[in-house]
Amino acid sequence: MSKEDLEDEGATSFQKTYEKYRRDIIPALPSHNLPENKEETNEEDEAYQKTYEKYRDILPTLPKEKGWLTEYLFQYQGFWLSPGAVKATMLVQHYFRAQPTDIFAATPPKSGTTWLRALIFATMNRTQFELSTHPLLTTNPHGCFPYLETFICEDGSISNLDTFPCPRLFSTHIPYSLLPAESMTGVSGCTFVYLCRNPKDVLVSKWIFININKSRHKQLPALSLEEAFELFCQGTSHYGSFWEHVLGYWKASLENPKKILFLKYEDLKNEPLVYVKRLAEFLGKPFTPEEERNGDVEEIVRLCSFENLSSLEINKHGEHRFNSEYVVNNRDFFRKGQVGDWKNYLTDEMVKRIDQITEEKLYGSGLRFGA
Ligand code: PAP
Repeated sequence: MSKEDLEDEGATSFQKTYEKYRRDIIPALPSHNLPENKEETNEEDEAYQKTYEKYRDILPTLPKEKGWLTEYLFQYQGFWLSPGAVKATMLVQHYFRAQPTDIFAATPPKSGTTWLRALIFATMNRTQFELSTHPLLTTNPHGCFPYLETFICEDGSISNLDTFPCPRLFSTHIPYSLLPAESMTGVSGCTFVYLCRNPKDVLVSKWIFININKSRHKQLPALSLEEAFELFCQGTSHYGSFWEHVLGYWKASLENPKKILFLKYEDLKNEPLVYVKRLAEFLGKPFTPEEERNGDVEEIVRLCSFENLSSLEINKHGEHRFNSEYVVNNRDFFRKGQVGDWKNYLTDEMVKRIDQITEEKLYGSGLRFGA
């Protein structure tokens, strides 16, 4: 059976998702070889097929719990993943060929992925693009570089990935401990910028995203805030538990600070200039004194701000296609973009419980979230 036959999510959606990336963005970047739709080798096809078969066999054996977007989440190697995320994670573990120069925007869902993507893209490519014609003015940040999980499932061609501009940029929600140790993590692994956020705001953002924006599968009944709260507290949320996700990257960042930059949404909101400069330095592209004098840091912060991005035509009316079934209106990536909106949704009792879990889970780690 060919890989195309094995795909369960539509063959053309990948092309649509990254059409702009291939057509407009890659050619403008240095050190690229334009990706062609290369013939894949039999070896690649076989490796993909083997992993896919393993996934198909393993899925029904995994513990499952009520899902948020999908009917169920499955527990795979200690984390709760949607079926698509189990498949993607297995493909990343057994099939993806990481390069040591790869840079990942890593996040728990609803922690500022859209923002971080924009900041990394704008910072890394600041000498390539004029502000007046910047790709972020006409492309949603999710289309500026690939989301590894979608990419590996939808396209499946690692030969295509090998031709992407170096350093390759990706985003991922995959927990650190689930990434392949020999090629992606550790001192000789890839570079990660991790962004996390207060769990109360994550929960509220996530619950509103799935319910109000109708992202939850249509045949499933609505998920109440109380149910979502219970699931989240038990750790049963996408790529969760949330706390284990955060702690995994946090501990790795302490062990390996040159490879993992650990950021918090609240800090980025408070002092965007400080953190964008730190981001640039970490990524090996520090702002020169002249760039600083010219106000280039401020320009990037402004370009990527919630106010600017959410007011653009593409983000008001466009859509992002994760796969043939899952399409998100770009406007749904931009809701309020504030710190502390949980105050408008959570009861005192909920706050007490989630704060207590956070305190217990993070105890002794040195990590804290603001209110
Ligand atoms: P994802 O997991 O679906 O990719 P993600 O981008 O991580 O979503 O999170 C969305 C949150 O980031 C939203 O938060 P809210 O629901 O509390 O409002 C969204 O508003 C916020 N967000 C998106 N872009 C920005 C930005 N440029 N600056 C600050 N916050 C942003």
